Amino acid sequence: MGSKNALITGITGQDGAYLARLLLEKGYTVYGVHARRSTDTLWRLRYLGIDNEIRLIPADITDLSSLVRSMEQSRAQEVYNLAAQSFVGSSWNQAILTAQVTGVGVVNLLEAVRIVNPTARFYQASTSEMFGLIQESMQSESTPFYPRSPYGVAKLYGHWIAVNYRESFGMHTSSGILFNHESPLRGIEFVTRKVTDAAARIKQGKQKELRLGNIDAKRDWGFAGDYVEAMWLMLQQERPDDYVVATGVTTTVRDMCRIAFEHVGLNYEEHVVIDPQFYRPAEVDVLLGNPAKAQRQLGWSAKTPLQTLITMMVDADMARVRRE
Ligand code: NAP
Ligand code: G4F
Repeated sequence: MGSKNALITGITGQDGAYLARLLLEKGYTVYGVHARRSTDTLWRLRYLGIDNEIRLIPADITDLSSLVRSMEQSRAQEVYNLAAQSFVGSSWNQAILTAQVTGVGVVNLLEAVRIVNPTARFYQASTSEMFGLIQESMQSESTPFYPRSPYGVAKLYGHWIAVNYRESFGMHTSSGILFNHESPLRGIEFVTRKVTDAAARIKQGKQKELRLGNIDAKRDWGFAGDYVEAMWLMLQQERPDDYVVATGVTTTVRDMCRIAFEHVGLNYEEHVVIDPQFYRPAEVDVLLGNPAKAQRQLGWSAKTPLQTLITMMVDADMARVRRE
């Protein structure tokens, strides 16, 4: 195990940071595709105390030649494609960018793998957003897709091109159809972190209200730290395949708010203001995943209940806000 090399795109994101830590713990040499930005993007790797252990390669998922060099330099046997414009809300304002990064980016990386080392195992970060307007009350690997956002449409391309390279070229490509997963490292634009950060700020007198959109939407939320284990397990299987990764429990945004605010002794109803600017042009009303296949074939199941997850996030935000 000790001699494996892994390449992670999206290493500066929530999942990239947790996956990098997991692979380091398993003895991998971890390389990360690092897209140039004018702001600091390494804060998550620092938060986990692993920033000095990662070998960063300057590259971009939209730039094939930089991905070829990343494959050559890393000599990776396992490639995890987590890079994306991942915020659904922004995808209507930046539909073409989302298509290029979240959709075409996948085939760029698959091509780089095919050119440099076609035997490398490949993980694609697929998403429950592909189910969108759900066609079955509980979504599994066989549920038909019906994406509802430019993000969901781009991810659907990424999903099918990964399947296609498996079937066309015999490549070891697996997709994890992951339902929402959160953590203290979640971006502030996503609803859980927006809520836990606001609960902390309101509690400490630094914010008065929290403006939200559709709080009747339901999501199947798990902990990112649990979900990266499923990614790794997929690439340890003899045969590549696709897996739903979820908790099997769905909860409204409203109830998630209640949990967060109650944890600091507040009533969310006194602070949440509904603001139509956060409504989406087309909403995914409810998601609920069936993780039976991942449980059966990977031996994976979600370990962290929503209450534990949200209180962990509120505690982290309370500490952050106190330090400010
Ligand atoms: P995230 O925190 O938004 O991270 C996205 C990563 O992609 C960041 O490292 C970002 O780099 C990188 N990236 C963006 N544009 C890039 C480009 N042009 N070239 C190279 N890298 C680029 O997302 P996450 O929550 O960790 O999710 C990881 C993956 O899983 C994503 O593909 C997401 O769509 C998918 N997914 C997430 C969930 C979830 O609930 N979290 C569920 C299903 C699927 P910068 O830091 O430099 O911007
Ligand atoms: O936290 P969200 O922005 O996550 P969303 O749209 O479900 O997408 C996340 O999960 C997907 C997996 O299903 C990933 F593929 C994707 O990359 C991302 O990680 O919104 C969750 C729900 C939505 O229904 C949204 O309309 O919360 C609702 N919501 C209500 N008020 C809000 C807000 N969402 C955000 N971000 N901000 C609000 O003020």
